[in-house]
Amino acid sequence: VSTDTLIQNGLKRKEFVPYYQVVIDCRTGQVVGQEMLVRWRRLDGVLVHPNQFIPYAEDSGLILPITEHLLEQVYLDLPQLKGWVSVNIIAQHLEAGLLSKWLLSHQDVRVKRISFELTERKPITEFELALAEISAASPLCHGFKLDDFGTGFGGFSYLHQLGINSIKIDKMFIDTIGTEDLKGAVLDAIIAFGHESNMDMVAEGVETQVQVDYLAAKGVYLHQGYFYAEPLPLDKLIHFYNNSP
Ligand code: G
Ligand code: G
Ligand code: MN
Ligand code: NA
Repeated sequence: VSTDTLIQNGLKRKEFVPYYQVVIDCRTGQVVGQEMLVRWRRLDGVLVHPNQFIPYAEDSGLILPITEHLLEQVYLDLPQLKGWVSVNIIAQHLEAGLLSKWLLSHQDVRVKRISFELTERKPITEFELALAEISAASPLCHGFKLDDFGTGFGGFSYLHQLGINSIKIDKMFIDTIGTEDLKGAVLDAIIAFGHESNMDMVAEGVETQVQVDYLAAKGVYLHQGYFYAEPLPLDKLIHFYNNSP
């Protein structure tokens, strides 16, 4: 059986479920939002990690119906979520115009709390289409973030041309804090750029108190990572809320 057929069967059985990883304001310890990260929870009980199927789903285009299915679930979960929730997308979503279409068919204040994380790891091929979709979808939702910032294609020019004012600083750079890694200089440059350009910044993959303190001293207050919580299913997320400030 092909991977595509397996993914299609998983979709029919609604086996793709949202997990949520909180984003914390380190000054208050409060949850400001969360990133939705898909998990494939098969009926036989096996939990499949996204790295094992997202690349296939992206190549085959099945990522489009998977994301739509996930958006429907996020929409239902939203009354129980704190702050915003961001959903990972790739350029294909923009080029197909699917986000604004979905947002327009869900005219509810809830969807104003959904944002989208566009990865920098893959290039945008249809730039004009992508720009048009970002412009159409932005007023209907919580906006766009450039994900994996510093690792990929777009960099500063994407932010400028696409009108995105929010970045997620990749874990690769957070990992350099407290080490002799030369990429530490890149982290400082990204943070300085973020402040100068009035970007909202989220630091990803925060795992240690040393990283928390370093980022806070540099004025980067929104953190995501195992130091706070791993991606959690909704019931565990609510348990986390109940035990946080
Ligand atoms: O959750 P985490 O470790 O397990 O995710 C692994 C990778 O899969 C990350 O790069 C993440 O961006 C990607 N990913 C997780 N959920 C989604 C999703 O719903 N859509 C897309 N396109 N990528 C996702
Ligand atoms: O969308 P993106 O590629 O940024 O996905 C974030 C990925 O990072 C997910 O796979 C998520 O599970 C993972 N992740 C989140 N926090 C941490 C962390 O503190 N350490 C590590 N190693 N991975 C993390
Ligand atoms: Mn992401
Ligand atoms: Na990221």
